[in-house]
Amino acid sequence: MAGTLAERIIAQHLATGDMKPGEEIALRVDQTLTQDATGTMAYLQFEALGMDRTRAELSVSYVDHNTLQTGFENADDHRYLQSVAARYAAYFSRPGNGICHQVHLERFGVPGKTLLGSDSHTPTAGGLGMIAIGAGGLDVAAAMAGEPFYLSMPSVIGVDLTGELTGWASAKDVILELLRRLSVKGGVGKLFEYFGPGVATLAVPERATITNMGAELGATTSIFPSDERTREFLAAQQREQAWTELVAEPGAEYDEVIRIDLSALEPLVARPHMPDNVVTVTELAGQPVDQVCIGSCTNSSLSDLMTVAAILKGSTVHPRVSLVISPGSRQVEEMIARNGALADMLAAGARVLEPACGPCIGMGQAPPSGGVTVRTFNRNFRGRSGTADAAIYLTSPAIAAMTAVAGEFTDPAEFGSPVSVELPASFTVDDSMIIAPPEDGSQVEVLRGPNIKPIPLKDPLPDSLTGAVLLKLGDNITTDDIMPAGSKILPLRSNIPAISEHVFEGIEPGFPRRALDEAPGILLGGENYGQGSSREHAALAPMYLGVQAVLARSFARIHRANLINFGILPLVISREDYGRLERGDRLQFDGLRVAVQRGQPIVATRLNTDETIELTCELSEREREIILAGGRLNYIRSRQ
Ligand code: MIC
Ligand code: SF4
Repeated sequence: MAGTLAERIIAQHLATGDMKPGEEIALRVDQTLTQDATGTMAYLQFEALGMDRTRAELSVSYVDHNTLQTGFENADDHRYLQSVAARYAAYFSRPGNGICHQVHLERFGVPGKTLLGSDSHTPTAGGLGMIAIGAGGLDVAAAMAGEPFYLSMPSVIGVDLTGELTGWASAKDVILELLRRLSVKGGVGKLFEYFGPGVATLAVPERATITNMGAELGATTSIFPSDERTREFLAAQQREQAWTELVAEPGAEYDEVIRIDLSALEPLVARPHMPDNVVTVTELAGQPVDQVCIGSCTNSSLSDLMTVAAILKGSTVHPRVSLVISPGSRQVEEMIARNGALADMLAAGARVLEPACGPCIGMGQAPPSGGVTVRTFNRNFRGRSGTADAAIYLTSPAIAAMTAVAGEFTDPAEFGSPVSVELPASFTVDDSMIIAPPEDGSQVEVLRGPNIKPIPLKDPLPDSLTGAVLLKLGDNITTDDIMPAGSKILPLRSNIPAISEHVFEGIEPGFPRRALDEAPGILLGGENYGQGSSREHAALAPMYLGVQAVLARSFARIHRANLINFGILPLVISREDYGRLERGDRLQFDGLRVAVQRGQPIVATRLNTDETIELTCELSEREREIILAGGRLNYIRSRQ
């Protein structure tokens, strides 16, 4: 059977397992990336593993999330990350150098390699023909220690692109169209591989917009071939030597094929509060907006910002609108500064921020109460902007820029002929804000601030357990619901006791106190529980509050792995039993360890009615041992 590109790369990196969809496989990891909001924890865990240096071919530690320094915490974390990178042979991308995914694409990504990153948008590098996967910090720490990465082999979905984008349609519309068709859980257990004649019409940064936001489908990852356009991009980055041609074998067989005619796409917008709530921009024409934010790892490339500048040139931002622009990297920022595009943006009234995640993760620029904010980002979950009752719309840079000028959604036809921006023949390359590690880092002192607290550990799984259902939640609960981010909470990422005080804050402000009082606790969720980010704090903090098990209709991939890594049982509940159980119900589990060990269904007794409930506990051999040990750190230590 002819192989897909993804299968070819996976086969070359396969450490163990059988490449059948749904089977557990282990992949050798060539490159790792961490960002500061997950990276402090990842490096603390890496230190706990007792290695002398990273074993990956390349490890890069980025600072891009927690860049507002309203107190000492973030600055201390940056200093810790810089020193720990030097100590253990990782590159350090300094604050101000840009968003990890954009910089990695520009400076480090290599077609055909594997990349594991402690951020859910790591698949951005799939735009360069890499198998790039997002994971919890502990999984990345383990990869730096030379361990393979375990995952369930995804089915490979072929996305056949034909035609060419026309009018104001852009790469963002390709992924919004997929979200419209498939929903935020449509990609769980799947890998999306793009092929067909339309591929060659897209430059690498456009491909990266698509693979980036494949995360919103719940996909394991997404990949484009490495072709002439890839060579062109790498050559413009002065990295042509990193290029190899990589395509699927002729006649490659996909588990399923989805067809998208690029010529038929029109500008799309995701309405609040989910990225799959997609309509055309013309359907929204006339609706006023208060804020427009352009940037994030989805849409902050040079061509994105050149398009924005061309639309803004000679106009003034509408009086109702605050327009905020954050370039994806210092390279992009410097190039728009030198070529005049930045001046056009400033003249139009844009508020330009440093190259970082910024408003995307609620690090400043929260919109006004009840405000409407239009963003080129990838997530519009309720509250993510930092304003609980704001409405977030997601769209392309061109549509965002027009909206900023018009003060409302408009029919793009009113903005005349579309802007077309070519990839430059060469990017400005200056890696001086990326610090290479010393040859021998063994004498480097690792600098820790007072906010960096030890990682709490869990006891091994008990054999009997009686716990209360603390919350009954619906479908598509995000990690932002479980462990909110934003400028006030993010600085606590290195301090689990402190950050735990914010668990489920947007759903029930008093939750942490109640969870501690009623511990051990159980959470009940619907479909796709834990979608969104890779933040392991969404497992670690509930664990700290005494949560022992999550019962859900289904789980998002990264969150499920994080629950297991921190010793929380992910149990699948039937629709009927989900319907029956209520908040406050007390559940009793007996013979838990034996049932987990043998891979048997887990039976719980609902104490208030004496009914029994059967739960599925689908764990691999390795996952069972981790759960029994009370988490992966205990498991690794027990084997040392
Ligand atoms: C996000 O976009 O939600 C984040 C912030 O980048 C997260 C990582 C984190 O929570 O630190 C992600 O996507 O994994
Ligand atoms: Fe940063 Fe937003 Fe991208 Fe997450 S989605 S990495 S917060 S820019």
